[in-house]
Amino acid sequence: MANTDNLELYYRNFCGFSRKVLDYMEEHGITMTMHCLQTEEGAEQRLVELGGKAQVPCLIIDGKALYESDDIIAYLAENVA
Ligand SMILES: N[C@@H](CCC(=O)N[C@@H](CS)C(=O)NCC(=O)O)C(=O)O
Repeated sequence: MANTDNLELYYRNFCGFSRKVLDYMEEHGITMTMHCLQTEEGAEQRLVELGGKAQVPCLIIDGKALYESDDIIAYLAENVA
């Protein structure tokens, strides 16, 4: 398992696209810093500052935003587990 200290995931509850990424992480035992837009104050604004839009899921890799659940899962499969 690769180190995930450089990764953060922004997500929403009840979002099927977020769920897909969260399921992949659970299945592969991947953990990282998580930010829920509904429960964490300021998370949505930070996501917009980082990536330019409030769309979730969004994986932050070394401070850079990667949107699209399929692309996030492909990144995790290639680089983490
Ligand atoms: N194609 C995207 C769709 C993501 C998407 O539609 N997310 C919704 C929540 S389930 C969202 O963030 N909508 C608000 C927005 O786009 O600003 C993916 O697969 O990640």
